[in-house]
Amino acid sequence: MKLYDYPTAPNPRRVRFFIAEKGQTIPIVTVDLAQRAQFTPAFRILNPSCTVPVLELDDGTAISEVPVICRYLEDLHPDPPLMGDTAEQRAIIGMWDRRMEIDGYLAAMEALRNSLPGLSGRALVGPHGYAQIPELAARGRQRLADFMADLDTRLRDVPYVAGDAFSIADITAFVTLDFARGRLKLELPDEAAALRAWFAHVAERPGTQA
Ligand SMILES: N[C@@H](CCC(=O)N[C@@H](CS)C(=O)NCC(=O)O)C(=O)O
Repeated sequence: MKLYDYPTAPNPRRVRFFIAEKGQTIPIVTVDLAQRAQFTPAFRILNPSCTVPVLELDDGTAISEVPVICRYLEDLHPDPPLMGDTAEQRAIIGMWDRRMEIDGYLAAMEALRNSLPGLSGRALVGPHGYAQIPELAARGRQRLADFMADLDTRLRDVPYVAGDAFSIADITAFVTLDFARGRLKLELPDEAAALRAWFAHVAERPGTQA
């Protein structure tokens, strides 16, 4: 098995964090996004969406899309469970992870990809070029501010995003917020005490360094 990765890209980081939490090691192949290696014919065969991460199995089967890669790895290595170990827990964690991705991660991408000069003409990932829309960058920043406020409210009641246990939803939220701080200069608000405490707590996990 191999993981196609790019060190500074947030989606592969979600998978590396997940793998580390499982105590697993998977060999890495770097796809140099800065050199547009995701658009080469060889990589397009692996993933026609031209994105990383991709998990390639020993028989050549290629799996892309972060939640699906994680689902596969969870099935192979159920302990510790990061996606729930009962039907109800799987549903609850899946719901929260999807909220983190839609309301947080995709908002961050909307803000970044519609503003970064280096992504001009590439406002959405993939083989088709799309123009940037500056209004979407502003909207993405607003959505992220709302996301932080909503997540702070949630974390006043529970220690982790999906409830009592650390899960994939914490990974998605943490990587999103760390990316927002680093690349969009959007800090966690001072008044979001529960969110700040949760962030500091999750930051202590070794998986954040993977
Ligand atoms: N829906 C995909 C999104 C993957 C994605 O957007 N990956 C980014 C890196 S974070 C990428 O490959 N970007 C290539 C590009 O910008 O052309 C997933 O869940 O894996």
